[in-house]
Amino acid sequence: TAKLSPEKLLCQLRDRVNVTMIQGSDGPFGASEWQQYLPGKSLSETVGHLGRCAVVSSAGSLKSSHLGQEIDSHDAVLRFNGAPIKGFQDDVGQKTTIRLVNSQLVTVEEKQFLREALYNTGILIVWDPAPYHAEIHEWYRKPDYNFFESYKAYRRTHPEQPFYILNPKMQWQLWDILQENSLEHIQPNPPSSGMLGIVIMMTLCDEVDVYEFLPSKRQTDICHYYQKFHDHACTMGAYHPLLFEKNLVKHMNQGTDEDIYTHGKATLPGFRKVRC
Ligand code: NCC
Repeated sequence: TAKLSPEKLLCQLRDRVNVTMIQGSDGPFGASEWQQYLPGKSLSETVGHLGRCAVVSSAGSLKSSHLGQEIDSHDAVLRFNGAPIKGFQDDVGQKTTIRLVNSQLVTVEEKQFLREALYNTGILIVWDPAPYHAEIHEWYRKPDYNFFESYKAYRRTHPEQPFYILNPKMQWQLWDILQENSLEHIQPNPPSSGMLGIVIMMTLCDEVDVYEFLPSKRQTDICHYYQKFHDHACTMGAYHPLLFEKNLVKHMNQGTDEDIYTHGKATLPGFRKVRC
C-alpha cells in the first residue's frame, strides 16, 4: 500500500494504537496476588497534563551534543533501559520523568535492575516482546522474558515508585501501522523501546521532541552514548524494525531538517493536538 500523508498517519496512530497499562481488569492480573502490585492510579493520572516532552534515545551520537539544558527545559523527559545520567548531564540532561525498560533488562540484568539507584527515579514502565496479537492469557503464560517475579520483587522494595506494565497489544497495533506504511516486508518483531516511548509520550504530551532517534551530523557506529561498544545495527536495527520506525518518524516530523542535522531533534505533535 502507498504511504499515508503525515496528517493521516498521525490520525491512524491516534485512533488505532491503544496505549494502556496492565490493570487488575486484564485477565490473569485480576488474581488477588496481583492486586497489591499493580499501581492504583493510571499513568495519565500519575503524570498529569504534560506540555512539552522530550524523548532521549540512547544513541552514541548524543555524546558531545551538549543537549542537556535543552532536554531538561521540557516538562517531562523519557529515557530508556539502563541509560545513565551521572557523568553525562551536559549531553543528556538530568531530568527523568519516565524510564521505559524492556523485559530482558528486568530479568537477565535482574541483579543490577533491583540494585542500581538509576532505576529509582521517576516512573518505570516495562514492556515485553509478546507474540503477535496474542491474548493476555496466552502472553501471561509465555512471556518472551518472564519478568513477573522480578517486577514484584522491585515493587516490594519500592512500593511508592509508580511502575507500570505496558499492555502488549499496543506494540503490535503500532507494528501493523509500520508495516502498512512500508513498501517492504518488515520482520515480525516488535518495535524498539525507542518507538514505543515516542508513542507513549504522544499520548501524554502536547508536543514531543525526540533526540537522536533520527541521527544528526554526529551519527556514529558507537552504539550508546555511555559505552565504547561499536555496532552499526544499534542505529539501523537488526531485531527491531528500527529503520522503518525512523522513516515513519521522519515522515511525521514537524520540525526542520536543520534541527535533525544539528541537534538530532525531531518534533511530533501530541495526539491531543491532532485533528482528524
Ligand atoms: O539499546 P537500547 O535498546 O537500550 O536503546 C534504547 C533506544 O534508543 C534507540 N537507539 C539506540 C541506539 C542507537 N545507536 N540508536 C538508536 O536509535 C532505539 O530506539 C532503542 O530502542 C531496546 O529497544 O529495548 C534496546 O535494548 C537493548 C538492551 O536490551 C537494553 O539496553 C538493556 O541492556 C537491546 N540490546 C541488546 O539486546 C544487546 C537493543 O537491541 C534494543
